[in-house]
Amino acid sequence: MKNILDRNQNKANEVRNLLASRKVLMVNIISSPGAGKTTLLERTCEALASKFRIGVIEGDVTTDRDAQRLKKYNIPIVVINTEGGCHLDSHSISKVLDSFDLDNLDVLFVENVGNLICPSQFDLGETFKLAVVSTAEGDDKPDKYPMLFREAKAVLLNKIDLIQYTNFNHENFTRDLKKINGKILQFDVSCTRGDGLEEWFKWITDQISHLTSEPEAYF
Ligand SMILES: Nc1nc2c(ncn2[C@@H]2O[C@H](COP(=O)(O)OP(=O)(O)O)[C@@H](O)[C@H]2O)c(=O)[nH]1
Ligand SMILES: [Mg+2]
Repeated sequence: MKNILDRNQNKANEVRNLLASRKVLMVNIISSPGAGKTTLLERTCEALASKFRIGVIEGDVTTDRDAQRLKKYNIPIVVINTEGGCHLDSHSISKVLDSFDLDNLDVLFVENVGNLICPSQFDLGETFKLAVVSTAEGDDKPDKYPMLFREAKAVLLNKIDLIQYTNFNHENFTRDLKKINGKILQFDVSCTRGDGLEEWFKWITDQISHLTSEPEAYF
């Protein structure tokens, strides 16, 4: 396992250097299946595709269903089928980067395979990890899967519209999250109803703009 992770880390460093040299922000989106990663990408493309040059890597076990959902935004999308694998790794990312015109890209979103464990162990060379959790999953996820929340720069708590139908305790969720990572940012959103998305758009816009102006300081 150590050899695998070392090899992954070396390639991730190469990917990170390459993206920094081209001023491309890469966001590694991690969640359990169904938390709302693809829906978040749909909303983000609708809001920002006219402002930034967006690319997407869709990590999917077998299908291209998520990529099909994003086709209408006319952005470059590459699907990586892991054929049973539970996460993406830096080698698979490195192989597909040639498919993108990196000089004409501002941000590359990677939808990782739906899983809260393995994807957080593999650095892809991303600028930062973004965790997505939905209220329907329960408020215990930070405590049960601390590695993801330790590593992520921000967490999107999605499906806030459903909170009234669940026993999700917002206070406990935030308390556990901050205990694991005092610096993590939290956005409470509903990707279907729209709550909280303006704040997310503003923040991700700042991240992309900051990179374009000061790439060295950013990575
Ligand atoms: N009620 C509600 N449903 C949502 C929200 N976001 C996503 N969904 C639904 O949750 C399901 C899974 O979403 P999807 O984006 O495919 O999740 P992914 O597996 O993480 O990519 C879909 O049926 C979405 O329409 C939300 O904010 N509220
Ligand atoms: Mg998806």
